Amino acid sequence: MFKLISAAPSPFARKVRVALLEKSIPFELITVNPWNSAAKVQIHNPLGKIPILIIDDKKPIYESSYILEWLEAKFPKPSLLPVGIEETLEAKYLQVICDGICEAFVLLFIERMREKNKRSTSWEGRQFHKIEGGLTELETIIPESGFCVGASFTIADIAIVATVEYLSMRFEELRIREKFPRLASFSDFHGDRPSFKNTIPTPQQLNANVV
Ligand SMILES: N[C@@H](CCC(=O)N[C@@H](CS)C(=O)NCC(=O)O)C(=O)O
Repeated sequence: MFKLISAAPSPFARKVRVALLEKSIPFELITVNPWNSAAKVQIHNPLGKIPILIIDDKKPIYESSYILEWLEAKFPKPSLLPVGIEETLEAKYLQVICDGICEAFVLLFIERMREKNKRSTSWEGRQFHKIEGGLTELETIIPESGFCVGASFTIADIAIVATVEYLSMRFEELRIREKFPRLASFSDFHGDRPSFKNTIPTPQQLNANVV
């Protein structure tokens, strides 16, 4: 059986968990804190990040968007890509924005773990602008309900819901639901889907030694 090394708050790991559930692929969930060196994530991924999918006796695979590509290639049904090349490219584009937003937030979050006098406000500002810019782009593109590309549930829907719910949980001061009402409504529309309900993110305490 596959093993997925994951972290409870991670939107990247959540994308993979949702895809595995949607494709009814059994897996063992291994929840770690990747920021804690005791988690030894690097044994499986030289880049030291989760999610990591461990596939029996094969090399582990990592990087959430690559894992989703891999799953789609090996387990094409049900497809998590829309029909048509343009639609597929659009779904992947939306995933790129979502990943970029979440990566910028991780950088901001980690910077804020430093003592106040050691933080770089310009670095924090750069990350904040990326998050706001990405969300503003999504807010103009996506519908309030339904699927955001094509006529079926895709990686774009997964990435958007994972991003919105992650920021709602981790970044209260952003007030994402008020500032980006279409994103909030889109995310609520999908909230009852079992693959989302079973993977609701929860916070994880980070050790101050990270920075
Ligand atoms: N681009 C990566 C991002 C993964 C990522 O940033 N994971 C975080 C947890 S949310 C992590 O493992 N960080 C540990 C570290 O960077 O040391 C992906 O999509 O998989």
